[in-house]
Amino acid sequence: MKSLILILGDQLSRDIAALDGATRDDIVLMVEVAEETTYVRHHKQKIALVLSAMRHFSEELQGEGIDVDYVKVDAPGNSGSFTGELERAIRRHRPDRIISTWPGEWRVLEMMRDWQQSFGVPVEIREDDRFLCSRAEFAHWAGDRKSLRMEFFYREMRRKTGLLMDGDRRAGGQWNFDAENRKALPRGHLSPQRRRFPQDEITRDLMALVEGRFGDHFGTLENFDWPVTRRDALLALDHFITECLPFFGDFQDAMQAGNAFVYHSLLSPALNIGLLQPMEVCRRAELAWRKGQAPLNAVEGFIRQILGWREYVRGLYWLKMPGYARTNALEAHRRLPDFYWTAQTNMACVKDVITSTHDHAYAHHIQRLMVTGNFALLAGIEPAEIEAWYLAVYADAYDWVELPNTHGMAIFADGGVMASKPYAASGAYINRMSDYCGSCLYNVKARTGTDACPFNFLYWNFLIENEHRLSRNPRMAMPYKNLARMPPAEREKIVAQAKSFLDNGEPLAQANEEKQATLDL
Ligand code: FAD
Ligand code: DLZ
Ligand code: SF4
Repeated sequence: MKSLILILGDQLSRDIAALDGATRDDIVLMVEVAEETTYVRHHKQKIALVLSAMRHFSEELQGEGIDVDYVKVDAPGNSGSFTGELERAIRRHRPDRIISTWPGEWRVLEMMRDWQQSFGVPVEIREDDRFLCSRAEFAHWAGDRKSLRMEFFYREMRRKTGLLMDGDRRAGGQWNFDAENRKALPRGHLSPQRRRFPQDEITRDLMALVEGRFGDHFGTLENFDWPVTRRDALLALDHFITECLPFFGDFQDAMQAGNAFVYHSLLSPALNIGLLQPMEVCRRAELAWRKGQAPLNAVEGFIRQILGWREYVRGLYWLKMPGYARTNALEAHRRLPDFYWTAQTNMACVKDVITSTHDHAYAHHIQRLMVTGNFALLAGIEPAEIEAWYLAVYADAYDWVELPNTHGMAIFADGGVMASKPYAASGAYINRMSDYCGSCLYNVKARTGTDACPFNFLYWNFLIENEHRLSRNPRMAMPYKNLARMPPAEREKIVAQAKSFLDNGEPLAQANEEKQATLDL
């Protein structure tokens, strides 16, 4: 029996389910297609990363003697879509069946579901067993629980995998060391440099192709430094474990102007395309703790991100799609401001995060959640608009992981399926966790007035606008108690300033010229 085995750009693992039991009669199909590069206009680095990793992976398979039919994006006759390329490949190879692995996006699953009928060839879609919790297991865990909190899921995953367990006891006597993981960076603190990966000919060719074909997409290729092979991804993992993991916990939430990397692993792009497996990454981190090379708060904090959050958002995505993406619990309908693309804003925190996003296709979790995500939440940006932005601009973005993080965690559009309350915060949070505010034209201490930090009046305006939806949430009791104490005149000022800001854009820096002059000195 001859099988045509389809491997997608985020399925670049030698042990991907579709390859199980492959024989010499089978053909692996990999296709570079225009539709995948433009259904959202991905950051240039993401396109270069995925296509370069695909080409390297195909070479690796061919090196093992596997027959790979690889269609490049500029190959003559390339139809530009998965369905079109599969149809052409079926004509070339006349297979008895198609084998693929469960994709990372609902959009692609819908295409796959049509293939058997359209082509008259049996199509087998295998479970993606690179994840540590299958869709069925997650659905079983969710059952008819009222609340699907990550923390309880994570405990189950610790028990199931034995990670950070001593027999049936949790390592260190606690499930979670988050309380120790909220330190700001000391002023002028230097974290390690990012691990660099010299580009080979395949990557250089692709960078030229991306510049030529997708030159008008967001971002720059100048700082392209992502691992594109498993070998390099393992080096990136080594670098993280030795240089960054020991401090990962302490500074996990810290933000520093001009340095988005801090002590983060930068492993999500490699994990999400399959160059690394979640279990091997978790085991390496656990080993570092067991050997005394990293403290437990760091290792537990890191493992929780992968074993907990990563698996949880994937489970939630497949449990709730397609309806999940359509909810808009806070009835948010504003357009995405242009500065998300241009970084032209006087808000120093937002400018820094968007600049890093542009330069590196990267920002760390708290930057995504508490700066750009928090702004979108407070400003009431239409979910689909901000979601398309997150999906386009990060090297690690795929719908299964981007959507729950944005829709559920950052903007509360799911009405509380994922988070027990919105992650809404005023400028005080950003000030506590970063060094941004000292160099900002706005005054983080001011709630209203020309130089008031927009996160302040937008935060209070958010509470006011959503009072009927959120004030009964017990976790919002404190902010609403504070709001109740606010004099009506102050409320009115806040609402007026928020309205003016949201309708007319930022007040020009004019009123702040004096402060700018001081900062320039
Ligand atoms: P580290 O901080 O080093 O964390 C280690 C690993 O844990 C990451 O590589 C990642 O695999 C995993 N992880 C951490 N947090 C999460 C999380 N909340 N959900 C899933 N996995 C997590 N992550 C993506 O991989 N793709 C996305 O498209 C994406 N979009 C996001 C959008 C928003 C609005 C927010 C708030 C978060 C998003 N995240 C996304 C989660 C998180 O921000 C990134 O995984 C992380 O910043 C990647 O950088 P890192 O590898 O240095 O992570
Ligand atoms: C992200 C991406 C890009 C830019 N290009 C391709 C491609 O040309 N061929 C391919 O197989 N995959 C690509 N990908 C990854 C897919 O978008 C991803 O596999 C699906 O969205 C399913 O998660
Ligand atoms: Fe951001 Fe406000 Fe601080 Fe400026 S003052 S950096 S806008 S939080």
